[in-house]
Amino acid sequence: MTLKIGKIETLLHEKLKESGALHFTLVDPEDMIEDPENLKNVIKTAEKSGTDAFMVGGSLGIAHSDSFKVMKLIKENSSLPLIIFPGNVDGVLKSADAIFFMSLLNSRNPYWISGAQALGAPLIRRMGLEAIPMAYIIIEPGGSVSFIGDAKPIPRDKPDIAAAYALAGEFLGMRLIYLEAGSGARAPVPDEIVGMVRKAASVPVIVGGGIKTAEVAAQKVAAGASVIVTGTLIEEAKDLGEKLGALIKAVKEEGKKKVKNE
Ligand code: 1GP
Repeated sequence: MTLKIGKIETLLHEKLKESGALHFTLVDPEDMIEDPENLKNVIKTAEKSGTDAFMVGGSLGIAHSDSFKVMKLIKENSSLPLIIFPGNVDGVLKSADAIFFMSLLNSRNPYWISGAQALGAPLIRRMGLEAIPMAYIIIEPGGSVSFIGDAKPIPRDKPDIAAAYALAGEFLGMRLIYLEAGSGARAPVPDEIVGMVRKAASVPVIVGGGIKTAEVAAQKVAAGASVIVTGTLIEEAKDLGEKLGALIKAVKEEGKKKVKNE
């Protein structure tokens, strides 16, 4: 039996090889469903600005029907990959291209480590969704997802603990590591943590939470991030094209340096 890596994961690896770093736009249905016209513009602006994929999900106040509408709008207005970033089992929907099959490794509650996954797995199989195994690790402050996911957030000055969790994720067979500071976090994942995780693990490292500027995004890529995720930025829509454009450009420029040095 050979390991089957799906279309979207393969595409992301190819893009990563080519550009050194990627940017994903996270759409939280709770915050974006109220104004579909605005969401349409946001989707188009993000694609025009060079984002590489859309993620849909959130941890609180998400109705199944809202996620469905948001995904439909993304599919109608963009040709980029659409990946589910599930906050719970009800995040599993057929309309996406793939799902991050994530385990919150530093949760205290087995539900978020393997329980929700067992409930969701048969649905994913039945829907024919591509599952991309991912280690989800929450770093302080952690925000809502830390509280809801019953996490023991990793202290910001303990990169070695983050690296140990990341390595554990890789040894468990996960093909992505997501370092999460929490949506809207007052401070993003520290560079030292990104750097040490990068050194410990060989799979791509995704970094999200509290990243809003080109400088910070570039810094995270320089520290070792392969993918930068921004969500809150699109909700504060003023000058979005300019802000997102600059941030994605910075990610790509920093990524290019990596490609050159390899
Ligand atoms: C949240 O990491 C993502 O799960 C994105 O965070 O909303 O702060 O960009 P922001």
